[in-house]
Order: sequence, then structure tokens, then C-alpha cells
Amino acid sequence: MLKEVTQSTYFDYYRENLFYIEAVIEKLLERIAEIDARREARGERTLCDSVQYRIKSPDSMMAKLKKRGFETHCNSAMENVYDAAGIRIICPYIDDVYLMAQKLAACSDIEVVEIKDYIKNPKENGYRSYHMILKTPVLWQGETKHVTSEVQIRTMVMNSWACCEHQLKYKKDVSNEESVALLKRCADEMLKIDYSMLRIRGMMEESCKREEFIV
Ligand code: 0O2
Repeated sequence: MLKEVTQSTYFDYYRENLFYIEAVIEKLLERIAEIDARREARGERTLCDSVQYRIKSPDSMMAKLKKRGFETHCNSAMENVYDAAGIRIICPYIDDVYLMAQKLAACSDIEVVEIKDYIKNPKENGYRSYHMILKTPVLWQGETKHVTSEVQIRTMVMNSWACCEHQLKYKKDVSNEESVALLKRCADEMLKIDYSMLRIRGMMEESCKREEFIV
């Protein structure tokens, strides 16, 4: 059971929806693990460095609903906001992000509702990540519900930038233009690191293949 499910503040707000939210997270974690387990069995590199998840806190959910002009009760949350269940997949390389997204979309019990590719179209502040809104059927006490969730997929490099930025300024009104511009420049430089790492991997894989061929 996820730690949020045992907290009464979460249950007081989400009521029985909390169990569906927990179930959808567990199902997606299973699918993600299966994707990498299949690759491992074929002797391929795994796509995930780590996977994180969370249930959106009632305060954060109510603030989001209010900001968007919706009522703040839990039924409104389940209808109007898609990220009560949130999963973040951290991948070593930038091509892993797209491969993982493709593999998830191919799962028979996962429907892709929306995609926001903040890697191809980064946010103005430099934020990069691949976001998927998914709908997944979950069964709980004999009733099946189609539950939405948000899956964020990004590289370790993108994740370090996002974590620092989140701590420094996300949702805060920071008016120091120089620091905001510097943060954006860091994000752009970090993207170059992602592409360099991909190139290095390609070069190493090539030389391994050549050595195997010679032997
Ligand atoms: P938390 O604390 O992660 O749950 P909106 O929330 O209205 O701006 P929307 O339409 O819900 O945006 O989805 P979007 O833009 O795809 O972003 C949702 C999530 O992406 C956010 O969740 C963050 O986790 C992450 N995110 C988006 N933009 C940024 C950013 O500029 N910096 C960082 N560090 N993370 C970002 P929540 O619900 O806002 O917050």
C-alpha cells in the first residue's frame, strides 16, 4: 500500500477514489517493470534508471482546481485534473525516453489521452520532459473504472535541472531576470550533454560490435 493511502488526510479528501488511484499507480509500475524485464531477458540495455511516483496532495489538488475555476471536491478532481496519480520515469539517454513512451503506448490496457512533448517544445523557462496522460482500467471491489494518470518521462540530466528549478523557483514569482536567463541557459547546455552522452554510447556500441566481429 502506498504511504499516501494510509494517511487520513488523503482518504478524507479522495475517499474511495484513493484506492483506484493507488491501483492505477501499481498497474503502471508493473507495466514499466515488465518493459525493462523483457529487454533484460533479451540481453538489451534497460530503459529506466529509476521510477518515482506520488499521489497529488489534497492541498495541491485543491489549489490546481481553484486556479482552473473548478469546484474543489474530489469528484471534480477525478474529472477535471489528470494527475492525481503521477509517475516519473528517469532514463539514462534521450532516445530511451521516446522508446519507453512508445512501449507504454503499445500496452493493450493503456490508452494515451494526451501527449505534451516538452523535449521537442521546451517550456519558456527551459523545462524539458515528455508528458503522457494515460487512461487505464482498474478493478477494485468488483467495479472497473478508467483512471487517468500523468506519466513524466525524462533523462537523468533533465531531471537534475527540473529538481533544482522546482526547489528554486517553480510556481514562485522570481523577478531576477539574470538568474531566470541563466537557469534557461543551463537547461539548454544540459540538453547538449544529453546528446553528447547519446553520441558516446553510439561510439562505444560501434566499437564493441567491431571487436566482436574481429574475435
Ligand atoms: P507537482 O508538484 O509536480 O504535482 P499546470 O500544472 O497547469 O502548469 P498541466 O497542464 O497540469 O500544467 O500539465 P503540465 O504543464 O504538463 O505540467 C504538469 C507537471 O509537470 C507539474 O505538476 C510538474 O510536475 C511538471 N512541470 C511542469 N512545468 C514545470 C516546470 O517549469 N518546472 C518543473 N520543475 N516542473 C514542471 P504540478 O501539478 O504543477 O506540480
